[in-house]
Amino acid sequence: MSPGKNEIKSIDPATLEMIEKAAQEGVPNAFERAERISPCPIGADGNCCSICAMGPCRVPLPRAREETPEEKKRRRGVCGATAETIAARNFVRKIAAGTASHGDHGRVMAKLFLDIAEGKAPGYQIKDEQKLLSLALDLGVKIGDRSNEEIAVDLGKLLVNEFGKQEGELLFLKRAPLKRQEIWRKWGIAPRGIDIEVAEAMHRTHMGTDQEYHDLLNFGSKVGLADGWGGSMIGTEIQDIIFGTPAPLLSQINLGVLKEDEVNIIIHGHEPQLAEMLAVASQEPEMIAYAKSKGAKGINLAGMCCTANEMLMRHGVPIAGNFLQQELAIVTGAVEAMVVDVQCIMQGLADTANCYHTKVITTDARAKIQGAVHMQFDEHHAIESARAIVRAAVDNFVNRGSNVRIPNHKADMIAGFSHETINYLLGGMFRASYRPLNDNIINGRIRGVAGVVGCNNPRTIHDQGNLLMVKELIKNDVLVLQTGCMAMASGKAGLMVPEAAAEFAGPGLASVCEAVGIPPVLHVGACIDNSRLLIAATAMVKDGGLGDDISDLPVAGAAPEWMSEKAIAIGQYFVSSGVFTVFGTTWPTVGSKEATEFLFKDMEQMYGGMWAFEPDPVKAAHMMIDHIDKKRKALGIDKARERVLYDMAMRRELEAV
Ligand code: NFS
Repeated sequence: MSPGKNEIKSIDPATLEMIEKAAQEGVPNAFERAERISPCPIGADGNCCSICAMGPCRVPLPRAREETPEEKKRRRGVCGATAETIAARNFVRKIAAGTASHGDHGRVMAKLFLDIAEGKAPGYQIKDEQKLLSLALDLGVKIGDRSNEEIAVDLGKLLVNEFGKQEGELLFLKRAPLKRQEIWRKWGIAPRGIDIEVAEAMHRTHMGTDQEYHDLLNFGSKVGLADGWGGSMIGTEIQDIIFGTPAPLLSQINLGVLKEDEVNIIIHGHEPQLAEMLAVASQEPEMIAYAKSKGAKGINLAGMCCTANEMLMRHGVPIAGNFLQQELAIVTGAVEAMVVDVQCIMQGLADTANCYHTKVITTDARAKIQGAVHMQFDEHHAIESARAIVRAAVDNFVNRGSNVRIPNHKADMIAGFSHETINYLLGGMFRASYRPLNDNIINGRIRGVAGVVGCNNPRTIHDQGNLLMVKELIKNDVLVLQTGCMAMASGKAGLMVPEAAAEFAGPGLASVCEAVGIPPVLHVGACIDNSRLLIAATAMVKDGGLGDDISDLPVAGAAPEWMSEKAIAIGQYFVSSGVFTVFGTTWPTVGSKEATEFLFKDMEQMYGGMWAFEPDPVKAAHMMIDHIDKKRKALGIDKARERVLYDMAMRRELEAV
């Protein structure tokens, strides 16, 4: 499954060029390490339990044959835990880690929002008043003739409270279709608060606590929902209010956005509060003059991973690359500073940077790296912190070596398709709605909608799974919405410009894209913004004609190149919200048939959504299309599509005559 020694490691030419440069210069990187380390097959299948010191206990399935009943009985850890319990426990811990990460991000945003409202974080402001007011209305915060700041204080307190809440239900659950809320209550998985579900997950999976795999995995849904409808949604909503709700804009992506004659600063990680200030500080006239005094023509800010998505969506800051390109950006020899906050930051960066002049600067007390420089970011003195970091980068320009090579590869991309934007684009400024989308789904021009999200993983060919899957989907008239590193993969491949519709999309989807002027693949944001997909799906239900629950919609989700625990949390909340979701790369419960059956089959009976695993991206795309067709049939709109297809065939026949 993993690309072999002589196999191509990426389909992206910029990445291949830098892998080669790294090899020539003897520079360590993830591609090279992945070749040396084979994944532990027992751990990969979820068959290793390391939660107590009686083990780690390994309970692998026999390879290439069915296990006997006797073997099955004996396949247990020292405490007697079955392979099902072990696989379920490991899976739930991944969900908890993912939920904790998104939750911690959301919490930081909620507290910053409160600080801004109380005047304690100068430099930040409330940028989207309309979103502030509509969220306040949604959550029952009094508006009247109160100032934005007064409203924001109440709203901020309410949202901060969601993290530590001990009882009741998360406030945002009420945004879901009513039927969905009832399903959650029926299975006891409506989260009470965000932190409490993560803490209970750690307790339940401790040695000797919950040892019923159904029960564990059902609880996993509660934790996942605390992410999607809790931490992630709070993060997205607040970021929109304080940094602005994204709207479409043109930018560029890939290592070619780095500039040979400027100071290059890469912002990498997930939480945008520092990057927002770096964008300001790096463009101040005094700072540019300072850069010029050091021999540079200016200061070039570029992004990596989800901080990049945040800055792209709101400011058009170009993206240098996705997850697997982080070390390779340094290999160009042209990066003065790699400024990181939290999550998806490889420790290997420090080692790679040692081979060049690049400074890796950590900025968050929660995420330090041995060998990196730490410059603590202080939100209460944000612009001063940002200036100090930019100055450190500028000072480093004179240390650049002679081994600079920036790949000549970059692509145009349009980003900024927030839920609000899609609403306006489709329905117009004055009667924003999802009606035209629903109508085009009902008449069959658009077959359905797919969310293709998640990471890169060196165990697969970089960006290839995404590209094959997305192209197959749009060719079959499925509109694709993307976040995270997969959005970047499509951007690099030129799928996020309107012209891509004519070239790659099926005739129905292409006709809608051309009429509205949108690409067939929409960039919706960072991974935390997968919450926008939940809101979009709910808006489709509420607009009518496509059933009364998310599970009725002709939609599907996928993460063809996932690697992070956050991806598992996201998948679990999609499935528990009623969405069929297929993952590629590897599947962490295959060592237990029962646990896997629960996730792949039982969940559909319970929640209307289920997981699937398919490493072949084209086959996975067809699983999504089949699911979409199944839902179209159940809605009674499959006939409309047949007519559209018939019309096209007729047209082609006519053209051939
Ligand atoms: Ni998502 Fe974004 Fe990328 Fe994966 Fe990491 S950056 S939060 S986890 S690797 S998509």
